[in-house]
Amino acid sequence: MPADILLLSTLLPAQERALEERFTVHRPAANGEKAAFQRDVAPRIRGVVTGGSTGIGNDLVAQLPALEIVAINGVGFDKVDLDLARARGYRVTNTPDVLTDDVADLAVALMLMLSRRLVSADRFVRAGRWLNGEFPLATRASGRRYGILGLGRIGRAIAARLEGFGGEIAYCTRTPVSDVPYAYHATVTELAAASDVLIVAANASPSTRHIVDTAVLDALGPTGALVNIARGSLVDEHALIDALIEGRIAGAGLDVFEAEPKVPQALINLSNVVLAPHVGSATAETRGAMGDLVLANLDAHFAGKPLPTPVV
Ligand code: 8YV
Repeated sequence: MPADILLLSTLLPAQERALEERFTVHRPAANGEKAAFQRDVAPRIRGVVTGGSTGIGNDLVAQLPALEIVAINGVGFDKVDLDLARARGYRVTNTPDVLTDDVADLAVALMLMLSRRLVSADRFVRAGRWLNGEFPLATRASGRRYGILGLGRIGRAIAARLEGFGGEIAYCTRTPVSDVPYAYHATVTELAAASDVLIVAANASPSTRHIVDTAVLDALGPTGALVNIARGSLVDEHALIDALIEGRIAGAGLDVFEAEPKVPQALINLSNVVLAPHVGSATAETRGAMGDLVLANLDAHFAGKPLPTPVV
C-alpha cells in the first residue's frame, strides 16, 4: 500500500503529480475539517513534504505518531526541530547544492540593483521623467569591500561571483575557514566595519537570531549597504528600519523578512531598499531540481535505501 504523505507546501505541478503516482498525498485540513483530519488522516501520515520557510511545527508533529520522514523542499532547516526528530526517530532531508547558484546570483543581483538604483531607474524611464533630465548618479558596485556573513556553500558561491568585481572580500564565521584567500573577522561588527556591502548568507538558528543588530548596522555606516538572502530572523528588522530611515546605513536589498510574507510598511515606503518575495531559489530549473531531490529522498526512504541528502 502506498505511504500517506502530507504536503505542506507546493511543488511544481509535474512533481506533485509524480508524488501522487507514488504516494497517497494529503493537503493540510481546511478550517472546519481539522477534527476529521486529526482522527482519520493524521495517524496514517508517514512522510511530510514542506518548504524551507514553512517547516513543520511541533504541534503538528505531535499529531503524527507514524511520522518517518520530513522532506524539506529547501536547504534551510531552521523551521524543523531537529532535536525532536532525533528524539522521536524520524528522518529529515533538505535540498542542498542544487539551489546554491540561484541564491548566490540573487545576492549579487540585489547588490547591483541597490548600488546602481535600478528599480528607481526603471520607474524613471517608465514615468517619462528621462525626457526632463538625467537620472541621479548612483554608487559603484565594483571594486568595493564585500563582507559575507556565513561562508557555507551559498556564501562561497557569492564570494566566487564577487571575485569578478575586483575589490576586497572578507567573511565572518564561527571559526576561520582554511581554504579561502579572504580576510577573516571573528565578529559581525568587525566584518561590517570592514565592509561597504554586508551580505547575510548564514544559517538561521537561535544563536544567529538578530545577529545583525544596531551595533552591526552602525559599524556598516552611512555609505554601507546590507543584502540578506538567508533568513529574516538573522536581522533585527526594527533596527534595520531605523538605520535606513535615519541614514545610518545607505540601503538594503532584502529577499527575506522576519514575518514574511508580511513586509513592514516602513520598508515598503523607503526608496533606498530593494525588496524581493523570497525568490532566491525560485527559478523553474532550480525548483525542478529541488523537487526531484525531495522525491529521491522519499523514494530512498520508503525503499529502505540510504537517503541522498539527510539532515537527520
Ligand atoms: C525556498 C529556502 O524558498 O532553501 C531554502 O531554505 O528558503 C528557499 O529555497 C523554500 O524552501 C521553498 O519551499
